[in-house]
Amino acid sequence: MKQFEVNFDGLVGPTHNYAGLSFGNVASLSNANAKSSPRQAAKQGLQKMKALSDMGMLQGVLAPQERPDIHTLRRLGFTGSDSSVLEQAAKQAPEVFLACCSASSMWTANAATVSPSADTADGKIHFTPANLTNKFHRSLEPEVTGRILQGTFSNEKYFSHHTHLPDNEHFGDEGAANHTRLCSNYGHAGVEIFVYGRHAFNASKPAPRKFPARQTFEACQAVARLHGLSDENVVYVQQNPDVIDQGVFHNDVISVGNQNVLFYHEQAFHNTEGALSEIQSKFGDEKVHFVCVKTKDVAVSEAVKTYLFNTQIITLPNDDMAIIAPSECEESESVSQYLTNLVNLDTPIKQVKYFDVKQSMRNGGGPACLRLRVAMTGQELEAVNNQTLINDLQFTRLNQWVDKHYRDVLLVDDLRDPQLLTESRTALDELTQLLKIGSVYPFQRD
Ligand code: SUG
Repeated sequence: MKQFEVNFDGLVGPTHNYAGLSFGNVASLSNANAKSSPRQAAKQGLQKMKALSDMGMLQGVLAPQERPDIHTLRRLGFTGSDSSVLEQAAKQAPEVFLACCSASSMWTANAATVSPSADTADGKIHFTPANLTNKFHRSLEPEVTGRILQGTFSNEKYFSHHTHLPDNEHFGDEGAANHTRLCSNYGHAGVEIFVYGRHAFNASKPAPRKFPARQTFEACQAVARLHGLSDENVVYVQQNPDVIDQGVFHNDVISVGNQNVLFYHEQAFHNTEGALSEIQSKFGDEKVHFVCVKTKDVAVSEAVKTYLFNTQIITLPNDDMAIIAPSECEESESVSQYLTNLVNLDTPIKQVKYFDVKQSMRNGGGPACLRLRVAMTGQELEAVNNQTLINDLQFTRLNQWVDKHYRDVLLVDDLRDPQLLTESRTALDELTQLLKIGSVYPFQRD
């Protein structure tokens, strides 16, 4: 039976902007109020999708969310017509208003945690949307994310969808950004590695002091339970609290895995030795390639700046692995040198490919943030809504759709423009037809 890993990238939404919303995320804060280009952002994302598809990879797309989020603004007491809700909110509660305008759902590594059927008790692929409780703007995503996932993976025979965890910081869950799966083959049972930043119910355990730990141990356990994972296939690893305090707000900013490779920074984890030995023993007889980057080669600050670990490691059709890196890695002397050496070492990683995703990077989102990985069998792939899979035709349609609806330049001040709301809704309504995902947005359901 054939098995695949499909990357589902988030399509950047029409309100993509820089509002400085993510305390603990260095890029988000330092680019606050900068001018954005939603059109360029969406096109950079689509180019990456197309390039991976051209490499022979299976590539999917997940729809963005409806923003500005009028539905939430109404819940928060703003009334009247949609324009008057926008106007009042922008004037009376500008921070709340900006949070309700973020296009942050583009980072689909935070959309959900996914466990492939080979790992789960009932043999289905399980999805739990991330509740993203730590940031208000992101906590608005899970409900619609759940609907988008159901519109993409709708066949109940193969796919099981859970409700996001309780909306409370005790169960703070950031989805696949804090979850990596190693396996000898995508269709075989693997080791699911859940990385957390703190224990929510035990204050005596180590935790960062400066920046928040978004993911809790208890959230990881809950997702593993929901997905019916066996203890034999799960490893819980604590992220090093010191690197969270240096701007590593998700584990995928400091480590990434694929099949039998774990690529990580020497400071990534709290108890590295214990974690690696548990991973190896649960992985079985085959040796895991633990590729460790030393601080002397790449400092944590350089990793955060360039997103060396927010790279995608993919297995090409010829079984070599390639690293999909942001162009910031190429621009850094130490990181590009590291990557040039890496492909000549004795690991399965044989190529590096650089991509310009600068519009996303300025908000702290690299290539790996932009995608949700779903490992599946041929039969499961057949059951996916095929309009959400990228081929030449769908790529062309989506590019044209972006050209038709997206603004080239957006300033934070433009977000209050009622015309932008109309443009976004018109675009999204058309998109739900292009992708055939049904009426997932509040404005389509009211
Ligand atoms: O949650 N940035 C996102 C970036 C998410 C990156 N995802 C992964 N590492 N998987 C975040 O901090 C910034 C929005 C703003 O400031 O306008 C933002 O939400």
